[in-house]
Formats: sequence, structure tokens, C-alpha cells
Amino acid sequence: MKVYIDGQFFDEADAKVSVFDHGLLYGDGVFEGIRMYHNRVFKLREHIERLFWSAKALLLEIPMSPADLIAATLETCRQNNLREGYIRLVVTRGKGTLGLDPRRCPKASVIIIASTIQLYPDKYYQEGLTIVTVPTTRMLVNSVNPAIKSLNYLNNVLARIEANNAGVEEAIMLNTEGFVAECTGDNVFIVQKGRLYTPPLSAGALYGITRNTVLDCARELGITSSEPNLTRYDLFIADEMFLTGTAAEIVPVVKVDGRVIGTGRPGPVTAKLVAAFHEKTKTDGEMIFSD
Ligand code: PXG
Repeated sequence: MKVYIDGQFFDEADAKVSVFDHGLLYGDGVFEGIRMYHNRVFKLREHIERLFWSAKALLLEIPMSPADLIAATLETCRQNNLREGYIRLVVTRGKGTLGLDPRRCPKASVIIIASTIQLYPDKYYQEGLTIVTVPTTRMLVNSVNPAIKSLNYLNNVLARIEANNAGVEEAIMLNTEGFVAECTGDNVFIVQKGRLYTPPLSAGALYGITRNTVLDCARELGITSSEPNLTRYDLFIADEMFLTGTAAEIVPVVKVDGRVIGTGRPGPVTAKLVAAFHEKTKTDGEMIFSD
């Protein structure tokens, strides 16, 4: 594997960062998880845009233009001869002193890893997931805003540990008001009487690119969608439920906190959206190889 670090490609064994990098010392940095499908980097421009937004929120200057970062990402896929897979783009605050002040870090570091992806087992897509709500609440929008895709993922890691303890693959996180925010690495959707609902981003969620794509698919399919605050009760009485994320794509949920959702099987609206999503992955995104 060839890993891009600050303009150069390194073999995996030599792809290293400093122990003085504030990405390691303080979780000070931003990242993106991106998919390649059919020789295209899906929604690459949208991911790069969100990376620059996350960096802006942290006053972190990415030492490359968006266009150069797009070019470097595509080149990393080519160097690894990948047309399908997963890309992890990381921008750390860079090397600094043993103090948290970001002004002590002269230059941010850009890392691009292109690899294959460990997918959820097919049975989750066929039969749906069982999940639980966890006690760890989502961070406040005025502390570390969940909209910032930062390297500080401990809030999510704590929730994931609670999901692991409960023997499930994902966890619903509520905000401090008790409304549904999102899962540890996925956004949440429900279907009720043919209409699609997802929590508003102000509830404390990532501006999910898969979430946006699903909302686009719904519009194109004539499915009405809206973004009201949702409670656990709304999830329990939903006809259908699913999660969205770059890694999971669209994964149906059939049980939440012991309550069976709808028929207990993935539903028809979910199936339509899954089909529409997969169509988009064929045509949407920057091409890797020109053939
Ligand atoms: N919420 C959170 C907290 C996330 O981290 C999503 C929602 C879905 O957003 P996208 O833009 O992907 O639709 C995410 C995304 C990983 C991994 O390896 C995590 C994500 C994406 C890709 C890989 O854990 N999280």
C-alpha cells in the first residue's frame, strides 16, 4: 500500500507521523471517510468541501487548495490500483510543542490512505439491524459541534463501547434534550405513513453526505421528507427505519431497545431508496482511471 503524506507517497511501513503531532496529542485535526465505486470516488467534491468546513471551524489551515486535494486523492487511488474501496483523508494540526495551543504548530499535515473496505455482513442488509439507545449523550453543538468531523471521536467511541456491551452493531445517541441526534458513525431515518423523517442537523449530527444523497433520492422518487425533532417514541412507532453512512450505505433497522420496528423486516420505502442510492454510485463522482 502507498500512503500519501504531505506531497509524497510512502510504503505502509514508512508511513509515519510525529509523536508531537497535535492530531495524536489532542485529537486536533479533521478527517473524511470516502468510498470508491465503479472507478469513481463517490461525492468527492462534497467530502472535500466538508473537510474544508470542518477545518475552518477549527481555524486549521489546510496547506493545499481543494483542487489539489482532489487531485492528490485520485492519485492515491491510482497508486494503489483501486477502483473500489475506501479512502481516509486526514488533516492533522501537525507537529507542535507539548502544549495544546495550535499556534505552536507551524504546518498542518495531509494524509491520504486508500484501501479496501470491511463491509457489514450481507445479512444486516437482508434482515436488518437490532440496535439500542445508549446513555452517552451526543456532544453539545456549543461544545464540540458534531457537525465538525474532527479527530476527536471519543464521544462516539464511548457510545460504541456501550453498543458493544449490549451486543449490537450501532447505537442511537440522544442529545441533552432527549431528541435523537444520530448513531456513532451513521445518520438516522424513519418512514411513517410513506413519509421520510430524519433529525434536523441542529439536534447534533454530522452533515452526512449519505444523508444528503438519500434526501436527494427521496425527492427524485417523489417521497416527501422533513427534518423534525424525533424522540425514541417516534422510532418505536415507525413503519420503517434505516441508518445512512459512507461505510454502511443504507442499512435497515428492525429493532430498537427491544421494540420491533414495523413488520420486523426491511420495508419497501427503504428498498426503493437503496436501489436509487446504488444507481447514483454508478455515475456520481470523480473518475479514477480514464478508461
Ligand atoms: N455521523 C457520524 C458521527 C459519522 O462519523 C456519519 C454520521 C455519516 O456521514 P456520511 O457523510 O459518511 O454519510 C458519520 C460518518 C469509520 C467511518 O471508519 C465512519 C464514518 C464514515 C466512514 C467511515 O468509522 N462516519
